Amino acid sequence: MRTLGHPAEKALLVGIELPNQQEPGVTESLEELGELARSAGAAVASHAVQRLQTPTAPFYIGRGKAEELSERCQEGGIHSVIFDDELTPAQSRNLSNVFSRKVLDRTQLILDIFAQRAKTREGKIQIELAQLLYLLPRLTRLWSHLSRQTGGIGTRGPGETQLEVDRRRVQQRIARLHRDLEAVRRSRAVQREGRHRCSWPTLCLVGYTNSGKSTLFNRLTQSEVLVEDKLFATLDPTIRLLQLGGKQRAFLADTVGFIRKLPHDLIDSFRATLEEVKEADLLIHLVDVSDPKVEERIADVRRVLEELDVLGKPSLLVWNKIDRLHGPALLHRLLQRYPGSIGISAWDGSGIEELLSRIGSWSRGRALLFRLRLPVERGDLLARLHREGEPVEVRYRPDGIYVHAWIPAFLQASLAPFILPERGSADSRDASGGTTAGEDGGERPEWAEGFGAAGDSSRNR
Ligand SMILES: Nc1nc2c(ncn2[C@@H]2O[C@H](COP(=O)(O)OP(=O)(O)OP(=O)(O)O)[C@@H](O)[C@H]2O)c(=O)[nH]1
Ligand SMILES: [Mg+2]
Repeated sequence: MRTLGHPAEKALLVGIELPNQQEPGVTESLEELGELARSAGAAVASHAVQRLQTPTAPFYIGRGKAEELSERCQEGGIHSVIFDDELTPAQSRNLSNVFSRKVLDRTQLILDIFAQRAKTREGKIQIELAQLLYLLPRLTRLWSHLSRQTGGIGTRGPGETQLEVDRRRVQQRIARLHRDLEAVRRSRAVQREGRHRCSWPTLCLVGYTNSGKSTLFNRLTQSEVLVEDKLFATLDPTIRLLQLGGKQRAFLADTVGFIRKLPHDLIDSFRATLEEVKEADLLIHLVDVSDPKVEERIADVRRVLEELDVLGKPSLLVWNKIDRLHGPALLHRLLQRYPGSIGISAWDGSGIEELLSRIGSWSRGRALLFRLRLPVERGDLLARLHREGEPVEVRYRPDGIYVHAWIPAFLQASLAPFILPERGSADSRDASGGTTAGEDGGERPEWAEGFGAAGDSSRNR
């Protein structure tokens, strides 16, 4: 289901300005709507702003204003009118009647972009579901073409109007898509399980759309996922193994970008995809530092993270596109304001080494130093320790292999039977029996300062 997309299609953008309106103002919001329209393939012909006390129930901008703008469309050869908010079903209907041309709202536009971008089966199911959830309350008799499209499959039951038939069909389709998505979720869970078994931590890139997540992903993993100067270039998550130096590795996930007013149905429908964010061990929050509203962007992303219930996860704030800055002042200010954050350019590579080393020390920080005695015949465990942990000392004795090693969190449970009680006082150990990184001669992990919870502003400010 596509609504826009012909390059020559000219659009008028319409927003309202209310008294005491909170940031962002209508101008900025319309600018972003313009970006969305361009990303959907339309050409923005002009903007209109209506100042109101409250949005009017039947026509959103008021009937008089709608009629005036309709004339403007006539004169300017404008094909579609895009409103900066989600319109109610009644408003859409009324405005379509006044304008006699395509009337869209912000939600539909975002859905439209997603529909254009969806390539995989999973992406297509999720977007169709979001579109149908949007459509369902808006079904009227005008939508009877739906039944023609689906061509007499479930014929009308006794006493059912066409509208009821349409609704029933849409509901059936929604139920079907929910079932399909359940299958997708299960298979993603199995893949995740596989990753957990090989046990490297998973890092997930999150951030506002267009902040450069895929560019960074490609640079770090030598991949070639699609990068575009368009909103929502990425829809489906991609996951690759990342080398962190030494023996450290991590899975890195690139995923869909966020945006202010991300439609609810979309978040709901994309839960399967967004589970990669939920299951991640560390969120790398990428911010486009050349965006004049960096701090609002951070807040917008945090709102979505909150909705996904992942604000408590460890996160690393990364300022991207520093190559675009004129002088060091802004970055300097941001680094002070958000301690532990770092500046990079995914495009020219500056700061990447430091980013990798920060991720590496976070990953080591999850490891604990243990003394173990492995049975002599368990060379496989020793091999695994060499592969996934960091042995400090290994001694072969008749009664076993004695190992002193950093053991990552994921390996601790399987090695638990072989862990020796720590010498010295109980104070040198944490609750799980290991010595925390930073003690016992190990370096103090930087993560102790550099990583806050995703929403922990007290830490980041
Ligand atoms: N100058 C500069 N441009 C960058 C940098 N990183 C990314 N870009 C550009 O920013 C645009 C968006 O990059 P993407 O990597 O597609 O951004 P994204 O966050 O994956 O975007 P979505 O998938 O749409 O959410 C592209 O035009 C990139 O070339 C950077 O460090 N410096
Ligand atoms: Mg992307």
